[in-house]
Amino acid sequence: MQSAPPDNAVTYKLVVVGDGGVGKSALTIQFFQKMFVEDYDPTIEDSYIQHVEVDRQVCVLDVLDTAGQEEFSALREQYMRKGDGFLIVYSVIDPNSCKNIRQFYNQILRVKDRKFYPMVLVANKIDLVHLRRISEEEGRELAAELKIPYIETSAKVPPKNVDVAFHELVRVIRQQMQTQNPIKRKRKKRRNTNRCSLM
Ligand SMILES: Nc1nc2c(ncn2[C@@H]2O[C@H](COP(=O)(O)OP(=O)(O)OP(=O)(O)O)[C@@H](O)[C@H]2O)c(=O)[nH]1
Ligand SMILES: [Mg+2]
Repeated sequence: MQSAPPDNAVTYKLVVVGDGGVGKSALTIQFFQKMFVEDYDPTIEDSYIQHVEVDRQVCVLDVLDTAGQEEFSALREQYMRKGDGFLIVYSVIDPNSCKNIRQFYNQILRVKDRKFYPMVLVANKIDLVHLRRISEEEGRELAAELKIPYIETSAKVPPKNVDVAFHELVRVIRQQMQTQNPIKRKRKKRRNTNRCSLM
């Protein structure tokens, strides 16, 4: 059992999105339970919560593992509204899942009404070397175009970069929070100045 997190630990709501069968549940379960789920059991919605240390700072990760199957796509906007950051996952053996990355990316920005939002592009199933259809170069190009980090993973034992992907998303969220706060403070100051000049 885990010990309780410190009172000041920040909670981050992470959402794992991507097409059906790309390995969202396998990655999430590998991250939380350190095991690989071999069977494919399509998800409707599952959530996991645990505290972790990222860059020597403890935080609570509240992770939502979503449904990739098209029949559940109506649920997407609702969970996108709740997320502080998103892992957008495709499978390197499934070109269609890669093509659909932009759809997830654009929908997140639309729902959040923002030009940027914390996201990490995850290329999963890299252990399946002989079945691979999307190269690392193609993945990196897509991530560069979307201006988000790119991470190659395998949820299968031995796992590759699974923790790295979740930790990187926490880093991106923290960076964004840091850059946002000074802007808010600056705005407040400016408003006060205006009020003074009106008096
Ligand atoms: N070889 C290999 N198989 C994987 C990997 N990740 C997932 N799988 C397998 O791919 C299948 C689908 O994985 P899931 O994690 O259930 O896929 P999902 O994205 O959660 O699918 P939905 O819940 O329908 O959206 C399962 O049989 C997994 O064992 C991986 O990194 N390598
Ligand atoms: Mg699943």
